[in-house]
Amino acid sequence: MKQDLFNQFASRKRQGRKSFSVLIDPDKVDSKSIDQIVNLSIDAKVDYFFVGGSLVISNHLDECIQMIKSQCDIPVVLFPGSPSQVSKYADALLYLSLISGRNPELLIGQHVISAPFVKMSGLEIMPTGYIVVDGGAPTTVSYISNATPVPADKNEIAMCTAMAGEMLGMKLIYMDAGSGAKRPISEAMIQKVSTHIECPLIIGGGIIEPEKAYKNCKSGADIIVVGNAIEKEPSLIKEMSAAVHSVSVSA
Ligand code: 1GP
Repeated sequence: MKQDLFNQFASRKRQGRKSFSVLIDPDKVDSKSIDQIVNLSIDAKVDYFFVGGSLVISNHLDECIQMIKSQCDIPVVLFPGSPSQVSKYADALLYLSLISGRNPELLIGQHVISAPFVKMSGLEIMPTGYIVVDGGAPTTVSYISNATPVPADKNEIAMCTAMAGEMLGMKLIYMDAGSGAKRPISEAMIQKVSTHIECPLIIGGGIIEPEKAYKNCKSGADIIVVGNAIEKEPSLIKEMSAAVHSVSVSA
């Protein structure tokens, strides 16, 4: 199995280098906005594009990724909200198991159904323990997953969930307050989780200020994902990326 991008994530973590990822929801972009986001991302030295959404209504996932790929070398990682969101044009796929929930379909059921198709895609598969944290209001992911998120102040639950995920073999942990969350994940929770796992920790959901991205990295996040805020204000890409990259282990 390919591990190029995972090796890159892991080596960046070892070096204390933080990464910034722009989330693109194919439903919310057109060719003009993709152009704009890609150009701003190249200038801002964005590390990755995550592409996907809890609900992808349109069917231009392939087209969207091809458009990104034709303009830059920034790796594209699929962040699928459903098994149908697989595109051979991406570089890798976050193979998400919703370990914070108790919905067997999202823990293993959909994976069983989509396994042959996912394997055939030839994509790098990144086994990811996905932990949804209460973001202060129901989000698409909390509704669609039909699973209770981790309460925002229960740091120990998040910590034990991440530890269990890692010991079960997950290569990445993604903690998400959900797209457009009112309240992003607290630094205390990020710190608690990051000090108890060794694998790269991805944090997203409701991050709208560069200062918050910076604090998350200082608390132990390795990759920061921002979607909504950038859709509203693409120029934020520059500040967000600079804030994330300004954090290093020795800082
Ligand atoms: C959502 O983590 C991502 O799954 C990003 O969230 O759109 O709120 O930035 P936002």
